Amino acid sequence: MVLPAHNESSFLRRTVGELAGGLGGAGRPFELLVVENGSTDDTLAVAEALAAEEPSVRVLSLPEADYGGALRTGLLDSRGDVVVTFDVDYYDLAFLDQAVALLSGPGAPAIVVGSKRASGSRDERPWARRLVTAVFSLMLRGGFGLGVSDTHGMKALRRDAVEPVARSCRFGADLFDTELILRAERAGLAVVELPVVVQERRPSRTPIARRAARTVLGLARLRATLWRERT
Ligand SMILES: Nc1nc2c(ncn2[C@@H]2O[C@H](COP(=O)(O)OP(=O)(O)O)[C@@H](O)[C@H]2O)c(=O)[nH]1
Ligand SMILES: [Mg+2]
Repeated sequence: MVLPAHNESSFLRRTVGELAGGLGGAGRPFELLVVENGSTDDTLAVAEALAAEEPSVRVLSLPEADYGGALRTGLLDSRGDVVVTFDVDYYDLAFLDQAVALLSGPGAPAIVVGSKRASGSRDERPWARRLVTAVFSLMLRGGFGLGVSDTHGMKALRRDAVEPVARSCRFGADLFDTELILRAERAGLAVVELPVVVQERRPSRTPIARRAARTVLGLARLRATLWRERT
């Protein structure tokens, strides 16, 4: 499992405890890879203390704050056949169980996305965040032909199938996982989605206007890059 962490000193211990407890109880071998970068609090010290206490926890630390960079590094550095990515404040062991079951069966897809917009999902975030997600998803469907209804948030994937795609991704920050899903679909990999219940354990730390602006600019850059590659 990959857990990107940035300024999470107050949440990390509880999340890692819950995840390690849940996964340990299920009796499957697992590794919990915390990928910290650019924190200005003692997240790294907390992560290292957790790794010292708990053999299943491993820590990577990079100098610059970059959510997508952390996800990509963690994914490429993971050792398991199946890699699950969770946020420190947004995770769900029921999703993990369902996704791992899907990825282990015959004819398994390459990626399972926990979609906030799938039918059967329940998104309990404030309306403004849900609106941004809805617009983002429409732009991805219309402008990129995205097959699934969401790209952010919880995911599970088969590492051998997805690794080459992850290596080819160029964008960091909050574009990496969108780029990953788009490139995976383009490469002909099967990407499926599961409905989720979205209950974040704290309000978003990014102001909504800044996020919306960054998202639109980012999508324009991503669109241009993917177009250039096509010709
Ligand atoms: N490594 C790393 N993780 C990050 C960074 N920014 C956010 N995260 C992690 O990404 C997850 C989601 O971040 P959060 O601030 O809750 O984002 P939001 O819910 O989208 O506003 C959490 O696990 C954060 O610790 C970053 O720059 N680097
Ligand atoms: Mg959050």
